[in-house]
Amino acid sequence: MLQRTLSIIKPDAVSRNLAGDILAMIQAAGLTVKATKMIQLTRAQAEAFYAVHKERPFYGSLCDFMTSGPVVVSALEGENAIQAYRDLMGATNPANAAEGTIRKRFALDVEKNAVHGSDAPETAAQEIPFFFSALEIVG
Ligand code: DAT
Ligand code: MG
Repeated sequence: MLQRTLSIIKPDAVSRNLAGDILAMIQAAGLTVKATKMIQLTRAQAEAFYAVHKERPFYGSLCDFMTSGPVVVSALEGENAIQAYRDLMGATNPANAAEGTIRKRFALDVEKNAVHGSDAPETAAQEIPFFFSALEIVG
C-alpha cells in the first residue's frame, strides 16, 4: 500500500551535519522525499507535537532537546512507508537498534536518537499536516 510518513531529523543529527547522510539512507531504502525543510521548533510546537508523551518523565527534557537547534522535517512516500521507515530508523534506544539502521549508525542515546518517524497511519495523518501545507508537498 502506498503510504506517507513524517520524518524528523533531530537536532543532534542536524548539528553533526548528518542530514544529507540520513536522507541518502532514506532514499536508498526506496522511500521518496515528497517535501522537506529545515526549521527550528518553538517550545509550544515541540510540546504540541509530543503531547501524547506529556505524562512521561522524559517529556520536559525531550521538548528542551527538540528545540535546541534546527531539525529537518520531511514527508516520505513509499510502499508501507510507515513501517518501512520505522524499520530503517531502528529501535528507540540505539543500544537495541539493529545493524544498518539510522539509529545504530548515528544516535547518541535514547533521547538524542537522530530521527523521528510516524508510528501509525492515524499518526502520519496528523503529523504531516502539522508541518506541511498541501501546497508544499509535491504530487
Ligand atoms: P520513537 O521515537 O521510537 O517513536 P517514542 O515515541 O516512544 O519513541 O518516544 C518519543 C521520543 O521520546 C523518543 O524518540 C526519544 C524520547 N524517549 C523515549 N523514551 C525515552 C526514555 N526512556 N528516556 C528519554 N527519552 C525517551
Ligand atoms: Mg514515537
